[in-house]
Amino acid sequence: MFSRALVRPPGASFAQGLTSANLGKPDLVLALQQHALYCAALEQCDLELTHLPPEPDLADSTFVEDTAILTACAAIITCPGAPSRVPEVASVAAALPPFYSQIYSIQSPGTVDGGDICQAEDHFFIGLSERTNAEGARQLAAILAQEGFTFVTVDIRGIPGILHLKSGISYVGDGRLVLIDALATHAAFRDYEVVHVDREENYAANCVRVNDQVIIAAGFPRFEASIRAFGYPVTSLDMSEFRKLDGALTCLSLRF
Ligand code: CIR
Repeated sequence: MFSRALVRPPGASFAQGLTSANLGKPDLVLALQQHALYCAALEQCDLELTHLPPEPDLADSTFVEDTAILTACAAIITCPGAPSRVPEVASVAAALPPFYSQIYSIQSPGTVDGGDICQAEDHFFIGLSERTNAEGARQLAAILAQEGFTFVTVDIRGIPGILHLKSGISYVGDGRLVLIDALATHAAFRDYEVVHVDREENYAANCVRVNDQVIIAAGFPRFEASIRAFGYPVTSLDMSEFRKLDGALTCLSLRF
């Protein structure tokens, strides 16, 4: 169960964010509207939100998920793999002490993006990617072990079309993992029930279970039908402007 989330709206330079998607420039006004609806959806899942002020000069700073990993007992401040995103960390780190007495940090040359880290109960999948390097994964694994969690690394370098591990996987609870085809046969996931994502709907693989609900991206009817078939109440949100910057649902909040 989550009770809180930390969010930050897109700032003035949002349209200059990093991207590999070929979907055009995002529209800031529309992104702000979509962000407001995202916040409202989290509140409908009974989360109390902490709103960080926008960072006008940090284009990717609305993607707060990449700056920290929040567990029930400890927070881990990351060291993002894209140099332009490193300054995002300070304000997130400053917001956490009221909620956490145990706060760790990943130290350079280790790099970790929160988008590469997927928690499934007491177990973590740590993606090795262009953003999360082996040294970052090693530091994170040591912290997680100290806190009593288990973990496995999953190398996603070479899997086309996914920036982060969680671009292709979500844990929706109840032993169920949403997985894109390229990850579905990986040994790390063999003990889970797989919720399949059709290749044309890969973007939908990033969804977020919040308490008893699942929030999904709008526009992926087959995936929506699969999730509904499990009986979860579903909220779907238009993510068009965040998708243009390789962003998806989980990226926009830190839930704890
Ligand atoms: C980036 O390239 O870092 C941002 N434009 C998108 C980050 C998305 N974050 C995430 O998937 N956790």
